[in-house]
Amino acid sequence: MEKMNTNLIADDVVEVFEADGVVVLRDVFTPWVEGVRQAIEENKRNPSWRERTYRPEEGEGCEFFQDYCVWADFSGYRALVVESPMAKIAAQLMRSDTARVFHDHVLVKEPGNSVKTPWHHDQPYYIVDGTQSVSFWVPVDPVPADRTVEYVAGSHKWGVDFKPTRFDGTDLYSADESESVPDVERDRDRLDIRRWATEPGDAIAFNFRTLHGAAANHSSQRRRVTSIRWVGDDARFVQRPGKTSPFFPGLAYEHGAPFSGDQFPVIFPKSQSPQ
Ligand SMILES: O=C(O)CCC(=O)C(=O)O
Repeated sequence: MEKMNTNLIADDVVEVFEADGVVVLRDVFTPWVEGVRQAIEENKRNPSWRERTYRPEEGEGCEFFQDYCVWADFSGYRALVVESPMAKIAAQLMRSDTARVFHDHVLVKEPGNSVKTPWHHDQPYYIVDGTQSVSFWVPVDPVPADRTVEYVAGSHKWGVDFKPTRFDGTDLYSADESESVPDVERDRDRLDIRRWATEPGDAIAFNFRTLHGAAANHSSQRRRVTSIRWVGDDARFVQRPGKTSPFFPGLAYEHGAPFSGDQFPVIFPKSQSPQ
């Protein structure tokens, strides 16, 4: 079995990730950027059945294209997941022996798109739960600070799973009594909000429980991103009171069972991977 290379990212980066639930990584995926750009164009022409695109009234070309679980279908995404050091970095950040890919979420805000990504955290949307989790938000365009994702540092430790809503504000689960996401905009001054301007090749790594939200794209530049989700050794299946996002129809599993399955392969260490 391949030994984990603990030098890929510095220990203090792991400590920041644990304390804040979010950390920026510079120039880690640069060789995979062009492949992801190509994959996004192919994906937009051939969306999956999970595609969810918001088309605001501004008209043609301003859409917020989203698709899910497509990393294995397009070679540029696949290379980022399987060939880049992402899995190894994920294991290191999660302090996990293994890194299993859960899914990818493609988020393309075209120029002039007016949709804000509302404040939310991802954990309650999912069929998997655990403490070891990380998403890599990987932009393939330069994203200045005024339209990047913002994160509430430390929110992954609040001990609350907030009610999941779709990005249009509707509830994901019909009978959900859980607490709503707090009004982060109102409380900005007392919260520790982090954001970074990013370049293609950079990534922002964040825990599934870290609250985050993003600005609209009122610029004339595209904002193309893929966000890749990973889980670690303690991942377990969880039943939810409705259709999760992403949704996995036909996937049978027991609540609390170890998370597994061919569509969620272990990528690190390599010897465990069916790839
Ligand atoms: O890119 C965005 O607008 C939001 C990203 C996000 O919510 C995520 O990666 O989980």
